[in-house]
Amino acid sequence: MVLTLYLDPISSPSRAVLALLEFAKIPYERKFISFFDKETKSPAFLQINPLGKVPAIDDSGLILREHEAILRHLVRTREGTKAFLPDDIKVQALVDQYYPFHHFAVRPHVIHYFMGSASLLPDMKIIFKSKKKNIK
Ligand SMILES: N[C@@H](CCC(=O)N[C@@H](CS)C(=O)NCC(=O)O)C(=O)O
Repeated sequence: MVLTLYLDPISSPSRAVLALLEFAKIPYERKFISFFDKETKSPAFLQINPLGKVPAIDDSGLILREHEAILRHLVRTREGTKAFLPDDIKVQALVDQYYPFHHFAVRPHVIHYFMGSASLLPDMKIIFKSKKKNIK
């Protein structure tokens, strides 16, 4: 049974799982669950993740949510993934250190950049405003 990834590409935790699956060439199928269309809260998807959030996976009946848990599960169970989380305890500590930093220091700002929100910290607003102009 091929692994199923429930994702919305707008979601950075979804993209983290997607990236590992793609880079490690792990066979999987995608099911798009639209965050904006509130499919994350549909009765069908709440059966998969009662918290109503993506990403989630179904790995032969093992339903897993929380992208860090999913990434670690994939590294433990799939060939060719060691490079993404080596056995070295020190490297693992650095990876563990990065996760909360990403969520609480990087992601809150990056997400507003992509969604065009004005609720950034003032210094970040200036940086992103100038970058946004360059993108066009
Ligand atoms: N702690 C979860 C966070 C998942 C999460 O917050 N997903 C958001 C998108 S980035 C979501 O699905 N939100 C849908 C909603 O709140 O309706 C993880 O790390 O996987």
